[in-house]
Amino acid sequence: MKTEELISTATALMAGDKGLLAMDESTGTCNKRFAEAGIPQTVEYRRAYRELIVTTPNLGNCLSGAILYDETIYQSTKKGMLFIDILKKAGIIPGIKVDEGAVNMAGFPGEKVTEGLDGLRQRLEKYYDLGARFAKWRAVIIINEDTPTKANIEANMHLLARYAGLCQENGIVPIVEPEVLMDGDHSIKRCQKVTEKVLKALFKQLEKQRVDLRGIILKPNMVLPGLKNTKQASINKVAKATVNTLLKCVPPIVPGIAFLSGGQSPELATAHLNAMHVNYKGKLPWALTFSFARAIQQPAMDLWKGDDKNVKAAQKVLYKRASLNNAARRGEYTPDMEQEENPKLTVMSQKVIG
Ligand code: 5MM
Repeated sequence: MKTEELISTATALMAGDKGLLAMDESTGTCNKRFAEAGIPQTVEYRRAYRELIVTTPNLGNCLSGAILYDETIYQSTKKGMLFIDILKKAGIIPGIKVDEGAVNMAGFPGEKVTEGLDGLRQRLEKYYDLGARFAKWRAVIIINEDTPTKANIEANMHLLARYAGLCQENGIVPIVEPEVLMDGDHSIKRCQKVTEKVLKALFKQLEKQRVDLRGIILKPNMVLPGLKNTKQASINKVAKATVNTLLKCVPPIVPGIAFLSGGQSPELATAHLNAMHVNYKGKLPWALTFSFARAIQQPAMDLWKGDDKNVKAAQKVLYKRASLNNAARRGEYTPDMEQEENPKLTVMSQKVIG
């Protein structure tokens, strides 16, 4: 195993106050988001949108890594420069989503299991040659009256661990993403219990499959009440429930945790990350950052609307959202920064923030 390479990539991904941008929406998900924003759903619009993202000036100040999708990793700008090369030039490590989506789990109505292990070794070799140095696989856990079942959690965590082992064999850092969905009206307590069960099962499987925990990144959900629950939790309560759950389940040897946003508004996702840093300063054994998709991209996509004349404005908004998350990682975010045209950005430190 290429241990040193894995540790060095994981450390670089967690450096300073930076974080990750998930821009790995599969064609179906990207088209769904485009349809909601009134953007035509074609290959060319998807390419143009990804060009807007990767050519955002100074994005490398905010991001350590960006997660691409198979379609995107082969695409180029209109002028013919590969997106993956633009990212590398900006100092952003390219990553790739390698799961093939969540499908219904046989025998377990209402639950999903993620596919994608077949041929994964060969795909990883190819992605490594293209320049990807980390990968992502997402498992979906659904809270309902009778779910998640033990069998569903076990199946998904086993797959995540098998994927992680294959990535490490190929010098690629696996992002392991067990997402407990926000859909439903469950309480924050229920989310906490389920997340705890899932994370404990995950680390058990990672150990069984001999995955080196020094060379992985965990991408979990924050602990939140369901979107339909009328009793939403305060920012401090979410920070507390999330950090306590992670402290219980995630071994300190894991270098970093990068949250998904999961359907939270961009402002709330940033505020939650900030509260974790403010309230638990010096008490976190791993680096804690963001790996948001919607919570970084959505305002920019809404502004772009598929129109060339909006590209610059959309890039400005994208940059601002990413830099506000850097501020949150430093514990320096305040809601009034949302109104500022150019929120003050302090100098990036290369130190890993604990
Ligand atoms: C949970 O989704 C991941 C994080 O995105 P959010 O911050 O918006 O929650 C994200 O990386 C997701 O896995 C990708 O968008 C790909 O999703 P699909 O469903 O297309 O595989």
